[in-house]
Amino acid sequence: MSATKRALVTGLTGQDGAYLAQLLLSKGYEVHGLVRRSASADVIDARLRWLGIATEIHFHDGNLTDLSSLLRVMGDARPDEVYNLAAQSFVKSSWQQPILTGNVTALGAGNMLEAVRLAAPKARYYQASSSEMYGLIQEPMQSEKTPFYPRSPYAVAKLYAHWMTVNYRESFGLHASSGILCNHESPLRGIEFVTRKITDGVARIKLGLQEKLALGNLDASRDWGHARDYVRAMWLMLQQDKADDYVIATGRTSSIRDFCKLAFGHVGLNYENHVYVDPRFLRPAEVEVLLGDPTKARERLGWTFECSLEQMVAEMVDADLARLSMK
Ligand code: NDP
Ligand code: GDR
Repeated sequence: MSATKRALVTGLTGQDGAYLAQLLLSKGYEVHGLVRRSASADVIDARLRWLGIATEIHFHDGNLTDLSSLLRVMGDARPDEVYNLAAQSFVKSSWQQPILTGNVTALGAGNMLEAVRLAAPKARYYQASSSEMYGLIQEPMQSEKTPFYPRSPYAVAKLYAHWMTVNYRESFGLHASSGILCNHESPLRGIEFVTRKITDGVARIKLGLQEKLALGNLDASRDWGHARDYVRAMWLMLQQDKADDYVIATGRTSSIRDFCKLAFGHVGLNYENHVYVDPRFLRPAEVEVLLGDPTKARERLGWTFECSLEQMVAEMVDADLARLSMK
């Protein structure tokens, strides 16, 4: 292993990829990122620029669906650690694009594992698994031992990727770990996800740019943490002698309604005067509640979250207010 550790991150242009790259750079890593070709190349690194790290990354052109590109990138980047964060990650879209979601989120992870096995077998591998795999929950609090029951094409695809990670660990001895992460948010969250949609809506309403905010199921509950805390857990998993699977969560669940109360309340507004339910945002099959049990991560990784839900909501609303005020 070279003196400077080299990490390859897929999904680098997404929320988690950006925070993970920032963390790895702060630890002295050489950070390589897989980036897919885009007609909007001038904005694709927006999150990395927001964090001020875009120029510090080594970019590699490739796509999770193209195994030959992954093999080439493994050879070029020669990573000590590989973080597979790339996915079609929006659950709602997975009903509209189920096959693409399977190709990218499921088979794409299979391609990554094959590329690691063939071209970088000594590298440690992280798979971005998801609490969505618990879906129709089989236990009130979900741990590594809770049975899965996926409720969307996205969750079904993630389940394939998860079990392939476990299987490659057991079959080929790869140092492959799977992080079963509950929802995590930040000012860099995509605007289509409910938390960012709410904080952006709150900022627009506060600034007089709009009056109402249309949402779907307000009674669904999620265990929400901050992405900055959660990427630290990913890194910790790859520092262990033995690869394993870990649930990363806060152990507290709150409804979309609760999130609205906090976000609107942060700027002195009452959500009931602005939020309405639009059936367009309901899902064919809903995950009603998720609540993760982070005991194993706390005991084995020494991981705990630092940012509370209240702090995170305030940070997100303030960031959206600042963003919109600059325009
Ligand atoms: P984002 O949607 O913000 O980012 C997804 C990333 O995947 C983007 O960089 C995107 O690139 C890239 N990508 C999509 N398709 C391809 C492809 N075919 N080839 C290469 N890259 C591709 O996701 P998050 O950062 O929120 O999540 C990171 C990972 O963690 C995802 O796998 C997600 O499913 C999983 N996860 C997320 C949780 C969360 O709460 N955020 C919780 C549990 C799991 P581009 O910029 O070009 O679109
Ligand atoms: P999720 O996140 O599906 O949990 O997946 P999302 O924020 O999209 O939905 C959370 C819950 O909010 C309800 N909801 C709405 N959702 C959206 N997007 N828009 C709305 O207007 C709205 N109104 C109510 C949803 O029905 C749902 O119950 C995220 C992604 O990051 C996945 O990639 C990741 O695996 C999981 O979190 C853990």
